[in-house]
Amino acid sequence: MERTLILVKPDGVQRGLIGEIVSRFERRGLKLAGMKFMQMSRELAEQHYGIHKGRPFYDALVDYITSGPIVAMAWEGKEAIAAARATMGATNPVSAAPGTIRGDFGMEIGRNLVHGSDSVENGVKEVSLFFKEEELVAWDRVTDSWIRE
Ligand code: IDP
Ligand code: MG
Repeated sequence: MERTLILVKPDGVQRGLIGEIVSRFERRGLKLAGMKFMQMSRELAEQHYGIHKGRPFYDALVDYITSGPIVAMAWEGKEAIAAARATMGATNPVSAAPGTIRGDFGMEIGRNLVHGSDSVENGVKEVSLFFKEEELVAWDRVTDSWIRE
């Protein structure tokens, strides 16, 4: 069972798209394990995006992600990483497929609305950066047998 960290980035919050974005993961069948509305500190942003340090867009990326509140979520399930990435669409919204979050709502790589972990290991790391284990909820979903074989 995989876990992915999904963020509704500040542009998604400011544009009133929290519900729209959450609903896409929810309707797809991913299972919510944790959720918080918060503003990222520069320190947290630098940890979260540490892998991009030194790239030309890094400073702008840290400014963007700390520029307003975000919604941080942990979603789980078999193949949660790949399913969430497909639901998000390509990093650059202009080449993201219609029907994806970025393809339906975005126009700029630096305003691409949503973050999702890119590997199982990063899912574990990123979820633990935003959530203490006791903030994650294990629950039975009554529809699971209609979503999962
Ligand atoms: P991802 O969010 O699809 O995983 P990454 O390559 O991990 O994409 O990049 C992290 C974030 O950095 C992107 O979501 C985007 O906001 C920003 N970013 C990536 N490449 C560029 C770029 O070339 N210019 C501006 N921002 C970028
Ligand atoms: Mg990434």
